[in-house]
Amino acid sequence: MTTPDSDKLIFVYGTLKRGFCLGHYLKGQIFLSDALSTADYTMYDCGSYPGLVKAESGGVSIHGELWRVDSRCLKLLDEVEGVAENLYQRGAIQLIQPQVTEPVQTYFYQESVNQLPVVGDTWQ
Ligand code: PCA
Repeated sequence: MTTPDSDKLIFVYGTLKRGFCLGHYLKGQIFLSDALSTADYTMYDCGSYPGLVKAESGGVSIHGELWRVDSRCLKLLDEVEGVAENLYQRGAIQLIQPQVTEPVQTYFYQESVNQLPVVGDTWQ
């Protein structure tokens, strides 16, 4: 089966994961596998959700999930994640697992992380 060009691979690491409060927004999309980023990121605790940023130093590998989503879902996810309000921006992330040749995107946190606790490698 071929997939439309507009489909995208998305790495989710927080409330969009299966079983978490926004996980239902991925209903009907394709769960590919659990996934692990390269050790280049820091995840902060923003309260009831996490925020991922590219680390200046001391980055870790983040555990999340890899999904293939269609363009309609992606648009919805951008709304849910506050992209227009600049809470998150969608950008490329590097994975260790699984090894994929297509680009993978994730939601990077855009607000100040000063004072926010670091989560570690897994949001749970
Ligand atoms: N939702 C998105 C970004 C952070 C969050 O809580 C996710 O799960 O990847």
